[in-house]
Amino acid sequence: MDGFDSYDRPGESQSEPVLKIVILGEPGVGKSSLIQRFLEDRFSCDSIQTSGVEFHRKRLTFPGHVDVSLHIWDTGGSGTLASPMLRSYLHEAHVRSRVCAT
Ligand SMILES: Nc1nc2c(ncn2[C@@H]2O[C@H](COP(=O)(O)OP(=O)(O)O)[C@@H](O)[C@H]2O)c(=O)[nH]1
Ligand SMILES: [Mg+2]
Repeated sequence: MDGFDSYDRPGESQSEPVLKIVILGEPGVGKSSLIQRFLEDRFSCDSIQTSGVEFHRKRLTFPGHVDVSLHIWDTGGSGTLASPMLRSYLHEAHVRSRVCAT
């Protein structure tokens, strides 16, 4: 897959494409719950507020037996954006998604 990085981690193919995703939005809008639903297909009412940034990983297989490793960064409060680490990750992310409450 052009445009994706390959992932160099034990147990995963070095040629496996990596899709980097950062989830942004105000605290309490449901970012972590959305990610939990996607990763584990479950919802818990007693979720703990994210402090800083949490990293998740999920492997998906697309048609044609193409494995893609999703790297999902779940961000906490607005102060998180001041983190140099997140800023550099935001810069290289393939997807930046903002969650809003309606
Ligand atoms: N009723 C309802 N509550 C939700 C939903 N999504 C998240 N919540 C609740 O809203 C609160 C904040 O959710 P959380 O995922 O921690 O938000 P985050 O701070 O953006 O990560 C938690 O108490 C969740 O249980 C939803 O779709 N429906
Ligand atoms: Mg959260």
